[in-house]
Amino acid sequence: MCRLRDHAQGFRRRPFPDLSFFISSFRSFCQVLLGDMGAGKSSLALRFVKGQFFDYQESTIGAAFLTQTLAVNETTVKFEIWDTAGQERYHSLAPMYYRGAAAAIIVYDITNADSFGRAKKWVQELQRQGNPNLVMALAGNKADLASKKKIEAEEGQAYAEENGLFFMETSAKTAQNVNELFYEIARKLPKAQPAQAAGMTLTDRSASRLTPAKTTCCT
Ligand SMILES: Nc1nc2c(ncn2[C@@H]2O[C@H](COP(=O)(O)OP(=O)(O)OP(=O)(O)O)[C@@H](O)[C@H]2O)c(=O)[nH]1
Ligand SMILES: [Mg+2]
Repeated sequence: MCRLRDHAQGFRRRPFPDLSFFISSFRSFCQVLLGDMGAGKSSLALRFVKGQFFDYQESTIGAAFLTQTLAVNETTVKFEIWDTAGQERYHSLAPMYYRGAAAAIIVYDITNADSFGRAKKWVQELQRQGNPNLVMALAGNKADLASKKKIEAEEGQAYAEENGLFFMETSAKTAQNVNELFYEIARKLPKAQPAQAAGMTLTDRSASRLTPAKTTCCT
């Protein structure tokens, strides 16, 4: 599903007249969302890609695929996102999605201590079996439900620091920190996975930072 690769492509020589002002590199990365069922993986993906949120989001069957593009400094980063199913019966499918992924967001629900425990198990599994350059983020989701909070941000932060992840509390419902989470991954990705074959492509600088992209398969 995810293959390690770089999709830099296009104009390898600077065209004439000099359009370098409009030229930046283009990178495409496979990313996976993992976490307990109901933690809010699909809701985060949907918020990021389509700006939508549903109070009654259906539980994911197997996995869902979405794409989104971000402009980060001189680089256009296309995320190919695998939103996996948190139900235990789908656990054995997960390696198909995280193997070869460049980034992983491990999501837990701040109102559910079990989901935090489950997130830790995912981190351990990725440390053992994931891509060694994997950029990992820990998202404490449902931050809007502060009155029902079971896991304090300090606990999530401390665990993330101990394990080399970066941490954010998010809310797919209010959009708190959702774009920030993906943007931070995009910023870290080119450093963690330097381009093997640098290429160039034209991008539209007038486009907004979050450009809706069509859904395609990244296999
Ligand atoms: N209040 C609140 N509810 C949320 C938030 N994110 C998700 N939800 C709700 O939590 C429920 C589960 O969300 P999903 O996005 O389906 O969770 P999931 O992790 O994709 O679950 P699986 O697909 O079963 O693994 C849904 O009813 C969402 O509306 C959030 O940030 N705040
Ligand atoms: Mg889901």
